[in-house]
Amino acid sequence: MRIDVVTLFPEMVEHAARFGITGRARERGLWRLGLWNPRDFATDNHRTIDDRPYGGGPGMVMMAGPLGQALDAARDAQRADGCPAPRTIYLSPAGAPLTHRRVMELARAPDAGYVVLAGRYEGVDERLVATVDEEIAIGDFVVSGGELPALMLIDAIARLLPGALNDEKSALEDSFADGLLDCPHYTRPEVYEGIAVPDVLLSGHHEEIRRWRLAQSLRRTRERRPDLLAGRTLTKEEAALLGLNDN
Ligand code: 4HQ
Repeated sequence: MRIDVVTLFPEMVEHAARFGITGRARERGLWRLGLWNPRDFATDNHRTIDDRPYGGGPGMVMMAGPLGQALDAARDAQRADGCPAPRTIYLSPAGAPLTHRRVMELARAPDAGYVVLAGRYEGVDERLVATVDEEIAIGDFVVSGGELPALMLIDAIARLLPGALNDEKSALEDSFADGLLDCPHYTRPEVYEGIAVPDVLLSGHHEEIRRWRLAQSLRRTRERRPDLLAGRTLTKEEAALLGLNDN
């Protein structure tokens, strides 16, 4: 997979992409990162990339010209690097809320290419937004630039690329992977601040442990995120664990 990010702060993205599972996946060659600064495509002496909004109002808007040039350069680089059909993604609060399901879809094609536009200021000239393939929001809150949202998207995708996790099974256990929140986890010591690890986890009964974890996931999801359960059909076992009868 190749991911190119168009950003005014390429060092921020480059730096963050070196750490943890994402960084290791990159070292393993599972994905490549390209960075493009729209300022390098500005045409005036001041290298201007923003301007005042038509119609007035506070803040500045990123100009379509330099951004469009940077996006074109990123897509050309992708094609030259064996990604014939790059998909352009714009991070913005107005996008479709990102879900783990969508992350899994984006990660499913390890040979895919993504060009990610991270904006600053009040946003990007709408005529450029109109050219992107997909607009994604990482949450119903506002951050000061698209770099952290872009990094979150990239991180979520990169850790799912085959070979990124040392134990491939661990992605299956993620919160949301099966539409439920993750179960609680414990490690040593057996008692911490007077609180013991649940007995069942020390029992060695794998089937009981599996059922306990599933029950915990189900109860947590019902308690904290009932919206997730509403969009999911329960198996007979799951319904029983939640104390629901099957009619
Ligand atoms: N921004 N999900 C404004 C976000 C955001 C979000 C990114 C702030 C774009 C121009 N991006 N810039 N929430 O708040 O993706």
